[in-house]
Amino acid sequence: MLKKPLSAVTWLCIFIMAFVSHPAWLQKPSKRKTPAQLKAANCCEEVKELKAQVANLSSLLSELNKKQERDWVSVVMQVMELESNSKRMESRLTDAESKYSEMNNQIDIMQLQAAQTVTQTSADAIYDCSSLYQKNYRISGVYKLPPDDFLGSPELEVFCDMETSGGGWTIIQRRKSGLVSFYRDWKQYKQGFGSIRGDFWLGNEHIHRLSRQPTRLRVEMEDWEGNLRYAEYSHFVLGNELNSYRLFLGNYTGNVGNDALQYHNNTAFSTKDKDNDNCLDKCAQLRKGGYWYNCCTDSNLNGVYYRLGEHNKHLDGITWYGWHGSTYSLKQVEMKIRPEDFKP
Ligand SMILES: *[C@@H]1O[C@H](CO)[C@@H](O)[C@H](O)[C@H]1NC(C)=O
Ligand SMILES: *[C@@H]1O[C@H](CO)[C@@H](O)[C@H](O)[C@H]1NC(C)=O
Ligand SMILES: *[C@@H]1O[C@H](CO)[C@@H](O)[C@H](O)[C@H]1NC(C)=O
Ligand SMILES: [Ca+2]
Repeated sequence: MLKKPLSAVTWLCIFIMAFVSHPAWLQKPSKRKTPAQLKAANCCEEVKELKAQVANLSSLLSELNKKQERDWVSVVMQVMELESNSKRMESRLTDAESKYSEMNNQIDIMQLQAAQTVTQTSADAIYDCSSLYQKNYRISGVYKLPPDDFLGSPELEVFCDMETSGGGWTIIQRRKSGLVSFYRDWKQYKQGFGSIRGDFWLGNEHIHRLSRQPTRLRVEMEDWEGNLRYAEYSHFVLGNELNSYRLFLGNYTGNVGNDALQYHNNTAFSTKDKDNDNCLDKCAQLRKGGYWYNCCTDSNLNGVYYRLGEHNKHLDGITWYGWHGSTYSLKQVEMKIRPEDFKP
């Protein structure tokens, strides 16, 4: 009577209980498989693997493709770059070519200038009497040195001594007639004055310029008895105007007995209007000349010209203390220079 519905409920309960307590029992397939099931699984695994391999291969392929593409692109890019490079190179080349031709032109100009420099500094240049001598001008007398832009020298009239001690001397001072006053100012001593065949001062500016190469100075003197003496100095330099035409001398050689110019070594030039001497006095005014006055004189080659009879009474005459003392004025003097390396 009541057994049927109860049993139904019981079964339901059991079912539910079983379901709740073992939920996987219904879903989970058994771990153990039948041979058929195994075969199917194996096949699936193989297929899966093959598929994976295919996928791998195709991915590899596409990767390769991509890489190839990239390679190709990079090759194209490289080609393009090469092309543009070569274009750039070409333009650079044309640039370089034009620059090269420009340089060639400049080199031509420079070679021209160098050639001029060479001719202007070589023995061809007429720099002084020694260069005239080397060009076979062997007669003493007046010569005109041409102006020279390169040397910065103006046209200059000079008197060349082509005989004494081998010749090649440019005379910078002469006293022999007494017709020219040497009591002059700074500007006149700078530019030079007098007569080239008679008494003259070549000019401090010219003497300075001529002494820029290693130079010898020779001083020749004659007294009223007709005796001749000379004094020579190596390393003669006349400073520029900024240095007040300061005198520099090397060692003395000669036959005048006592050197009377070394006392004036390393001394500035003074004139009646410019007192550069080493004295409280104004030596140029006392000795009536322009000279490298120290305090004041051991020689006074630009002093007053005194004639015979007057020649031994004055302190401001043309004196060389080491020969005839401080009051004997000489009859003739010549100062001349030539390059140290001059060879007759
Ligand atoms: C593809 O195969 C190579 C060797 O053949 C392996 O090293 C790589 O891991 C595989 N890639 C994939 C995605 O399976
Ligand atoms: C002349 O003076 C300079 C400079 O002081 C000196 O070097 C030179 O030795 C002097 N010359 C003589 C001959 O004393
Ligand atoms: C001058 O002579 C001295 C000694 O005789 C020598 O030592 C010196 O080098 C000479 N100076 C010049 C410039 O020749
Ligand atoms: Ca003074």
